[in-house]
Amino acid sequence: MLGLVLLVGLTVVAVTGLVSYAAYEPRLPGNDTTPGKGLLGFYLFDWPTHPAWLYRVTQGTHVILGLTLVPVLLAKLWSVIPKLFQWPPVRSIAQAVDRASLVLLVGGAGFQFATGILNIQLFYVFPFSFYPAHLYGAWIFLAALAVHVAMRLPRAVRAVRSRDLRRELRTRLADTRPEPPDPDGLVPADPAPPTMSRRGLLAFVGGGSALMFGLSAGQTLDGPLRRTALLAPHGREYGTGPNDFQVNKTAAGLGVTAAETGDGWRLAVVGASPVHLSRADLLAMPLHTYALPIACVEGWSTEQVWTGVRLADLARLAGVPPGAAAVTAESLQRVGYFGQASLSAGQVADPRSLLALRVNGADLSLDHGFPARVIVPNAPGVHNTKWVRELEFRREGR
Ligand SMILES: Nc1nc2c(c(=O)[nH]1)N[C@H]1C(S)=C(S)[C@@H](COP(=O)(O)O)O[C@H]1N2
Ligand SMILES: [Mo]
Repeated sequence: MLGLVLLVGLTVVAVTGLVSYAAYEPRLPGNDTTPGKGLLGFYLFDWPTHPAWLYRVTQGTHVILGLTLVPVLLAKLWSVIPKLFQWPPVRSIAQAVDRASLVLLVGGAGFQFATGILNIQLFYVFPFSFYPAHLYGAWIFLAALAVHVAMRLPRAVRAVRSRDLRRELRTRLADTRPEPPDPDGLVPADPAPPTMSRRGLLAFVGGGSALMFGLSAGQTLDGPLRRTALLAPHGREYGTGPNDFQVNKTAAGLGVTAAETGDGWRLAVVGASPVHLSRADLLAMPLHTYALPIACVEGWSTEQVWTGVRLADLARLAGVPPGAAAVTAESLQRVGYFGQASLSAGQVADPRSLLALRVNGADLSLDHGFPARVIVPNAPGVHNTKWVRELEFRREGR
């Protein structure tokens, strides 16, 4: 049962994770932090802007489902613990290959869960970069999982068929009997009396999963439920008034000052005919308002109402035809890794893609990217560059 739940659940976590990699558009200049990916990028596709909520759903699912599966994974590992101490460790070549694949399976699962959870808790204790490590770890784990499923699926089906789930759920501890001896020796030869019924185990694991889900889903669902997300990283900053929604990184934390975002700020719009625009110049252009989510790779998301200038209008102004213009947005920020992000021509062309100046009817706060920030429908949060100082448009050449 635990194995089947993991088989279905981890498949969804893996697919949504690989989707997230595609959403990062690593084929665009400056976006790729995995230049060694080689064939692993075989499935990359142009990430769409419709529907605007898609990344919110896929990434929310990736993170929340991953957290929900933690108790199931731990219980599954617990259920096979005797195998870890099996002696002699290797009996045949086939069995040695099998055990080696288990090192990658168990190690891979442990690595993916540990790095994922440390990352969403913003606790970067590992001495390597999360993004490539989590991607390569995923493929190692998936390869080991494929081998494991191929070798064990018939036995898993036989095991599930061997007993009736409903009857098992009605069986009390007093009537619980050990498994019959199996050819792999997972069942003890002379078992002690049971201390837990099978339904007790399922209830314990299911309860743990329900708790994980209940304490984290609020950060994706947002609204009043956000306060129930007690497992979401603590100490997160919020703004005030119309800017009262989650701040990923504060201006102060990244060394962006009120002085450089003040009256002297100019936006450099680079293209065939570069221009420099003040905030007043931008506010004098046609402004458009859309409700669009910010959906962070860490699983939290929130929808707000943004007002600003269309990226397509700015491309036109720079002399690059919008349908063919990709853009790289550069931030004022000088520290950290998110100083720039590239967007595809398809993203620039969407009329809802904005250089936002206002949110919920008020000026952007400094922490939310004042004087101007990018907002693109369905883009991962990290591509919505804050404190933009330059938009470099170029004809998309791929
Ligand atoms: N310049 C800059 N822009 C940035 C970031 C950043 O660290 N620096 N963080 C990004 C990430 S990861 C997210 S999820 C969103 C969050 O936007 P918010 O802080 O306004 O909620 O901003 C994005 N834009
Ligand atoms: Mo993010």
